[in-house]
Formats: sequence, structure tokens, C-alpha cells
Amino acid sequence: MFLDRVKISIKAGNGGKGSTSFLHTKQVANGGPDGGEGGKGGSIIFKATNDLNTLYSFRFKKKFIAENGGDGSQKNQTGKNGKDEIILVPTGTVLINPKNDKIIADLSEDGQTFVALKGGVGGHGNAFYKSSVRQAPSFSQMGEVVEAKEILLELKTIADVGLVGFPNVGKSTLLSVVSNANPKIANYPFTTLYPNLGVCEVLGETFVIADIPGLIEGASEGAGLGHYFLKHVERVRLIVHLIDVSQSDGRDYLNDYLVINQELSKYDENLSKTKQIVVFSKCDLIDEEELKSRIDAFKKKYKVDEVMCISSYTRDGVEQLKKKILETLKKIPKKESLKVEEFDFDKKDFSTISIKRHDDGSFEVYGGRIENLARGVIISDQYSFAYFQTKLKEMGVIDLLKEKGMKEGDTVIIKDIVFEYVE
Ligand SMILES: Nc1nc2c(ncn2[C@@H]2O[C@H](COP(=O)(O)OP(=O)(O)OP(=O)(O)O)[C@@H](O)[C@H]2O)c(=O)[nH]1
Ligand SMILES: [Mg+2]
Repeated sequence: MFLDRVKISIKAGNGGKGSTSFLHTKQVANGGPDGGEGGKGGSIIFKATNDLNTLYSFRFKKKFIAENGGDGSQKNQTGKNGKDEIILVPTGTVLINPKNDKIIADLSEDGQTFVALKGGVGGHGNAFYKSSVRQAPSFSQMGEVVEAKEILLELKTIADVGLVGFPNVGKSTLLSVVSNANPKIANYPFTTLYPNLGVCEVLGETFVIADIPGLIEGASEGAGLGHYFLKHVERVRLIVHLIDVSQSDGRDYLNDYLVINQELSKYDENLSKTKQIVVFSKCDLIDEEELKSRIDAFKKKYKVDEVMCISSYTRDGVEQLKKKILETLKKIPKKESLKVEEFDFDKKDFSTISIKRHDDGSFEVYGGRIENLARGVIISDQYSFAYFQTKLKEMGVIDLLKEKGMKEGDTVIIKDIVFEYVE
């Protein structure tokens, strides 16, 4: 099954734990604290590559977890940083926040990267907490724990030109002769199930051309995976509309043109405004006179000024078509890139402190700044807890609580720490 939209789960690595350790050598029996810092967790990074052209691999792997940071150790040794998890996606992949459907990144260029989740910071080792009044802190800090998130990947083909037409009209064959692409070609409909991209070089310039899977009547209502395929036409600047003028599949070439255009405009009004070059394919299969009369009939019926005729077999008309595409593209402005919203998965809040009062009279303190402090407080360790209390005073949390009405004996909750306030 064709896959161009998939939801996956990503999780950056947690930060490593800080170490609690004291220097012990032959000379120094009871040395100072030397517990090192925890390492940073690995990040989740998306990277676009032209080597992929579907999201197919995500059918089998939907969970991506970066490595956790290593714990700190004695002799002030910092823990190892966790390895980043690099997720390769085809160029043209758009990352979407499934909670609000907003686009958070548009990976439209080969090699482009996007850091979706940053690894957690490592905890402080006990050496960090040493001060003039606290010579031997016996506590250290836990590393930051990072939550898993869901993210939607959607593939939108990025090409200047889209080859559009009924199945079997020779789109892939044309792509193979005008570009470096090597698509599958066969004499049956729906050989192409996902767009192939190729770079076409002409007169020293290049453009990207996509072979869109064949469209059929009813595509705009979903026939023949129509919606999936039409989606890929949305972003092209120019449509090369291929019509099998030889009628080798038994359809009427005049009607083909009409049907495809109807499907395009039914799917999206804007698609009918996209500039088109009309190309008759497989011209080698009919004689010149017949071809001429079919061109005339077409021009008359549809009031189209220009029709290009090609044969991918004999290469007749192919060079002229390449030049025509280049010339036409130069007159069409580049499509605007997608509107990208600020990415908030990764916003780390180390600055806020808020207080709310529960119905039972207890006070809860929350927000990034306080949670960062509370991380790793060991209540059973009197020094760790004393440090925490001092910090609460220094940060003005106790004053804030008093302003909100806290009195001696009231319960205060900070993450999983619960204590009674004593003056
Ligand atoms: N005689 C002749 N046959 C051609 C020409 N171009 C393509 N064909 C043949 O037409 C058949 C279909 O070609 P494809 O390029 O696979 O057609 P397509 O439009 O990509 O088809 P789908 O991927 O199914 O939509 C193949 O058997 C090709 O060899 C041509 O210029 N002349
Ligand atoms: Mg094809």
C-alpha cells in the first residue's frame, strides 16, 4: 500500500545522573567531593535525503528513541553524551504536530536537518554543590527526563514540473529519457505507484521533474488512489500533460485531455490554474498525416495554441520539449514555501514558577524553574533537602507562598516532594 502519511513516536535521550563521590587516595583519606556531571541525552534529528522517495520504511518502524546520557562518575568524570538518533526521510517530507495539525518543519532540500527533540541535560554531580558552607555535599542531581512525543510525517513531492496523465501514456518513459531517474516502465496501468523524481539538464540549467502516478476518471473522489496521487501535483509549478495520441490503450485522446483536467480542478480549483504544456506521446505509432489531423482536431476543439509532439522511443521532439519547459518555468514564480509554525515540543521551560491552591488547603508549586530544582532532591538525605530549602528561599518561592496565604503547618507540594512548612 502506498504510504505518504504516517504517525511515529519519538523520544530524545534522558540526561545522565550526576555522581556522588569523594576523593580517596593514599595521601588523602577523606578528600573533597569529586562526583562528575551526568552526560547529555541524544537528540532526535530528522534528515532529508534524495535517496528515499517514500515513507514506506516507517510502516515497520514507528518508534525512535535516542540514547540516554551516561551517569557521571568519580574523579569529576562527566558521563558520556547519548548518541543522537538521526531519522532519514525523503526530501519533501513535512513534519506536522498531530495535536493541532500545524506544520513544524518542511524538509524540502536534500541534506536538510531539523532537531525535533533535544536530549535531556545531565544532572549535577556532588562536586557542583560544594561551597564554603557545604564542604561535603552527599547528594547529586538526576538527569532531565524527556517525554516521548508523537509526530506526523507527510510526503509532498517537490518538483518544478509534474508529468500528469492517464496510466500507461509513457510518463515514466519520458522521465527516464529526459532525466537521471530510472523509473520502472511496463506496458500495464499503474506501474508507477509513487512519484519518481529526476533532475533534467538543458542548456546548462536544471529543473526537477516528477513522474506522477497515472490518474483516472474519478481520481478526485479517490478512484485509483487518486487523492494520494493528486496531492503530489499540488506543489509543482508546471504541469506537463501527457496524452497518448496513438490511442494504443483504446481510449479517445480528445476525451483523455478533458477527463484529466476535470479531475485536477475537482480536486483543487488551484490546480486548474497551474500552467500546462500539452504533450502528445507515442507519436512514432501513427503516421505523420494522421498525427497532423489529430493535432488540428485537438487545437480546434480546445482552443489550445500549442501542442508538443514527442516519441520517447525515437527521441523526436524530446529536446524541444526540454527547452520549452525551461523557458516556461523561467516565467513562473517559485512557489511559496509552506508556512511553518514555531515548534513547541522542544521548548524547555527553565524560568517559570507558579503556585496554585488546592481545595484541601495545600499549595502546589509548579513550572520549569522549580521542577528543574526539584529534580533529584533526595528527601531522606538531610543535606540534599537542606540545600533544596535554601534554594527555595533564595529563589523567592517561600515569599511567594506566603503572599498566597501559606502559614506554618500548611502542606506544600513540589512535583513528588510533599512537606509541611515550618518557620
Ligand atoms: N511506441 C512507444 N511506446 C512507448 C513510448 N513511451 C512509452 N511507451 C510504452 O508505453 C508503456 C507504458 O509506459 P510507461 O512509461 O510505463 O507509462 P506510464 O505513463 O508511466 O504508466 P503508469 O506508471 O502506469 O501510469 C510501456 O510499454 C512503454 O514502453 C513511446 O514514445 N513510443
Ligand atoms: Mg509510470
